[in-house]
Amino acid sequence: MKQWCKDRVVYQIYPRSFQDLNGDGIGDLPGITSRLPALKELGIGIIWLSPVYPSPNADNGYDISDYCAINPEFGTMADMDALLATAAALDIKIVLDLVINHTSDEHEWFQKSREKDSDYADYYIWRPAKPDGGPPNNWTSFFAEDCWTFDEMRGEYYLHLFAKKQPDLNYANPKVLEEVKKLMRFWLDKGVAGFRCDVITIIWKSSLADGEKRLFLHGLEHYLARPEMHEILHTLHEEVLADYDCFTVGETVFATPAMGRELTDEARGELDMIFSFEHMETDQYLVKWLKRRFSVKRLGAALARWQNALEWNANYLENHDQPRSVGRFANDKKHWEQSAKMLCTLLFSLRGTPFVYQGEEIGMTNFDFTALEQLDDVESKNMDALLRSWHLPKWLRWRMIRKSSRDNARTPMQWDASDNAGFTTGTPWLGVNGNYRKINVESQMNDPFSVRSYYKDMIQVRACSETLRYGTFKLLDSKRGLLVYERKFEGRHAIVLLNFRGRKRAVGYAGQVVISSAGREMFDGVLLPYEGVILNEGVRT
Ligand code: TEU
Ligand code: CA
Repeated sequence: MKQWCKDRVVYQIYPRSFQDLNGDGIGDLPGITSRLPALKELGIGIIWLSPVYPSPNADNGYDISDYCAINPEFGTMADMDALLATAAALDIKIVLDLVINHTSDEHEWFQKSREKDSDYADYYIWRPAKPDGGPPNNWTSFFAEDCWTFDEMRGEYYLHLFAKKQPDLNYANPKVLEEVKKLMRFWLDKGVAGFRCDVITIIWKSSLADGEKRLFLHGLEHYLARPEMHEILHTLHEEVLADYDCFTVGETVFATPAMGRELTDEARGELDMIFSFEHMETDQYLVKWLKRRFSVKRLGAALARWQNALEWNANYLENHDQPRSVGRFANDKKHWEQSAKMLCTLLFSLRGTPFVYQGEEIGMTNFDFTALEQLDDVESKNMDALLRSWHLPKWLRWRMIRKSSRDNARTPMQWDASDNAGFTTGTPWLGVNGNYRKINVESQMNDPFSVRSYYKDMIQVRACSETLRYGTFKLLDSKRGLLVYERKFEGRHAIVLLNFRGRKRAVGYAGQVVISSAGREMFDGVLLPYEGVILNEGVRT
């Protein structure tokens, strides 16, 4: 992996919710360009843009209808070129989202594929109905709906592991991979520095036989991390990526450490980094809709497993699919500020590349919506329909969806205390969180003790510390709301102490303070509520 991928900090932008400049209520590329200097000031070196391509927005851009163009809602190709040029001038690299498991049903390939004698007939996974007219197998979708839809024109069913409007591409047809190579080169030639590869572990379907009985996702065993998937990634690496100064990070749903090692093994040449999910499952039973109390013990175990399994990790606590971390893993009420800073201490003291999601750096919280009607996300809506079909009452459905909905992280970015948080002068496409007068970038920029200023400090601390960047990871404690680990590099070490509870906590360590989220310069062995501290050459007392 290139050195710059290890040393830089990544910032994820969800363009629809970042900054609207033309007043239509939808974030846009000129809006992003206008905010690049602020991201530079924060210390960001790489930006990952969630999809910016034309899309009917069944899944907000993750349903692409043209891979080599810009969604007119976001601007033009000239706006994209301007963004790339401004970023380059600031030495910020831009990484795009590569969504190649599926396209939109409005993509030209799919429309042509509906005719059996077209050149595109085998671009997607089409199968005839069963003799009784039913779908070809018993698989279920990621989005709580059927994963086969019958197309009248073609007279067959097509497979979609996500929404109906996201038909899966057929990688058994070599032409599909040729198309993918072409579109990757198109963007790399424009100067993008790599890709975040959407649901990349499930692109190859090795059989369409019925799936085993499981609680959810029937059929998973037929398409999760098949050998051909590894071959495809290797081909893309050798034939495309190797020619450019770029990197890839895979969104590897259901990855195990063993799978992760194969995917990121440099000798095999597939991906540079992967996103694992285990630490995101520390507050749920089996599926995200069944929330339970977050456990530091489970978090510690998940982190230790992944930190030690892979040579290098892609570390994150938030993205556009996950609820906000501050309320989820800590406290977004009385201890909001301390909690956000403590989680920042965690994120930047792990071994790997840190990924910050827009708004995380100011401690943005989950939405304050009160009813399903205020949501936009297809996943939440489908889930509600499914729960309704099980006759669950409305209050219970809302209770299950509220805490897990992806819209929690998709409310507009809170820039300042003016109307709509400075996100738009029009009507925002999704409601702004009512706490924007308290939580916003402008007020935090001017406050050296704000959450954002702490992120800035922490980014500098990491940049100056080889131990924090490259050191090994060893879990020392994860009991009763306390997380302690050691990072060691060339005979030097740092101890990270994190208090996940709202009470003071004696920890039995001493050392020189590198940084404390409570702003302390001396450490007396007692953590304050939700405090995070990094000690240089810390020792047990
Ligand atoms: O997410 C894949 C994925 O696994 C999620 O759908 C996950 O199951 C869910 O969000 C958990 O709440 C990727 C993208 O990140 C997501 O935004 C897309 O909707 C999805 O792929 C389809 O492209
Ligand atoms: Ca706009």
